[in-house]
Amino acid sequence: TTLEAILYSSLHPKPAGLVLQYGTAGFRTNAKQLDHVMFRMGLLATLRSKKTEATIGVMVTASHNPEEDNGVKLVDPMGEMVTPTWEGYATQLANAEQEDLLAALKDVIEKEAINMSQEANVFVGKDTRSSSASLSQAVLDGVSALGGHSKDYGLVTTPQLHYMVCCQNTQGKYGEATVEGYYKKLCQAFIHPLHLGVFASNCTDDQKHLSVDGANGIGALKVREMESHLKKELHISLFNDGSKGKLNHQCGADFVKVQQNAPTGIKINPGERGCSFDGDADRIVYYYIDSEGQFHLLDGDKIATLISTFLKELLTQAALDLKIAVVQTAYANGSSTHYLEDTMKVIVRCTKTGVKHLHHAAQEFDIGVYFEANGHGTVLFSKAAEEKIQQLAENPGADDERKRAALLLQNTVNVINQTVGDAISDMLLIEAILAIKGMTIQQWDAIYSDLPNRQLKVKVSDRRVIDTTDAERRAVSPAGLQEAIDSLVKKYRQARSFVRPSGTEDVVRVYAEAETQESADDLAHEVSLAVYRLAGGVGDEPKPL
Ligand code: G16
Repeated sequence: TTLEAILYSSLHPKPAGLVLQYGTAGFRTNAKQLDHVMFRMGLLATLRSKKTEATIGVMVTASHNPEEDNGVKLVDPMGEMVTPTWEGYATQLANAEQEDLLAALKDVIEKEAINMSQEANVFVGKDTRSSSASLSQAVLDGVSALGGHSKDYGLVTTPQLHYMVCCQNTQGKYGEATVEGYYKKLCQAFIHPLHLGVFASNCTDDQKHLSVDGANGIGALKVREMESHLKKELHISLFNDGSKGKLNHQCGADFVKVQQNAPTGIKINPGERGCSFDGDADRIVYYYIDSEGQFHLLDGDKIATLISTFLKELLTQAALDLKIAVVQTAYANGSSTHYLEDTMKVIVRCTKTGVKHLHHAAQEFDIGVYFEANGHGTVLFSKAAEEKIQQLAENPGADDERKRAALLLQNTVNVINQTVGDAISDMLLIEAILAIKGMTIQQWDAIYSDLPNRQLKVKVSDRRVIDTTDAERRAVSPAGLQEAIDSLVKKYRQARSFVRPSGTEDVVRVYAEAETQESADDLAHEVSLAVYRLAGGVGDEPKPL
């Protein structure tokens, strides 16, 4: 058959013996190893589309990884990450030797009882990496090999592609499936509160200024594209726009979060707000430098706190009885969890790293705010919650305060990209909240004080020797590692530490927090040493900071 002919052709062959794992957000490794994976993900997306009778998305990006890496993220019909069963199929297909590919494909078709005469539709997007052009072509080849239709969105952010998929599959109910439509929907929702007259009176032109570090990636291009839609209600100074610097190199959200330092290439006055996107613009962190030159990071935990405080106040004003929860991971700063639970009295859940896990947990509530500490997150509103908000906003009998709150909640629903964490959409929501509350970044920062913390990476020969439990907060293997961590943690006050294998880089991640920065640094170093010794460290032993 043609199918066999195509599959056995020399198009996008797999290097014999190469085995890749489906990681935290899909396959991710050096771009040179990914051609066959992309072709096969094109095949898989086509099958998934036939199965769901809906449009599926494939995004070519390695997000926060260095420029020479690449990767692929698969998007399910409502814009969410692909389900675990299909992650399994993705792994089977990606790793099948060339001569076994047809059998692997037939296996999926059989297991899922896929009707091969069903039409298929796949949306494809890519980031700005030099390897992304040919790799996204490989995806498109895969789609057409199985007779699927594809739409190539070209250069888009990951969350934009998720958005397009959701718009398409809701027949435009979520919005128009174009980049223009995306800017229009988000920017209108951003500007609307201003028309309602609810931006605080102290919101001056200075307050409307924001410095953005585009990580030399796709986010920078898209912020430029969006600017005219903002109608000068937000003045953006864009740095690291890709015109000279290298993608994610000493800049971007991951660099800023891990180094706890400002990105290179940004000019920012003391006290002013800045923010950094990552390489595919699905993460954002904020920061400022005080008059003493001290750097202050406002990460995903601070963002979740700001957003959930705002929403909770609106719910009270609207007298709407909706259950709100915040979903975090083990990386969440202990202070944030205490503040949310003890002071704000919201439900807090902890899941494993990876947006798919947080997203899932957040769906269980009327309003689920989920954020990883690294700045990846969004807000989910249940259908019932959206309906209640809309009814109130449209109720002519409701009093002014309730109505105003309902309208603001409605704008929040519209400005937030509910399909996945989105740096651009999160930025607009944060800017709107600060403007509405007349709040400075210092006041936001002062809501609670972070416990000093440190993140390190340790190279080991095979990071899979580390297995974790309890939402990655405890290691079950290798033997003795958790006991070692427990006894190290006991040496410090307010201390906590955990280790886990990264699902995007070939490293083990170490996290530690404690009462002082010195303690956090020492603890992180000692735990790194334990990992190095007990989990097969390679290269030089970790050195003290
Ligand atoms: C991806 C995931 C995130 C995760 C991050 C790091 O982010 O989408 O959920 O936090 O990787 O994962 P790990 O610690 O397993 O390497 P991105 O922005 O790189 O796609």
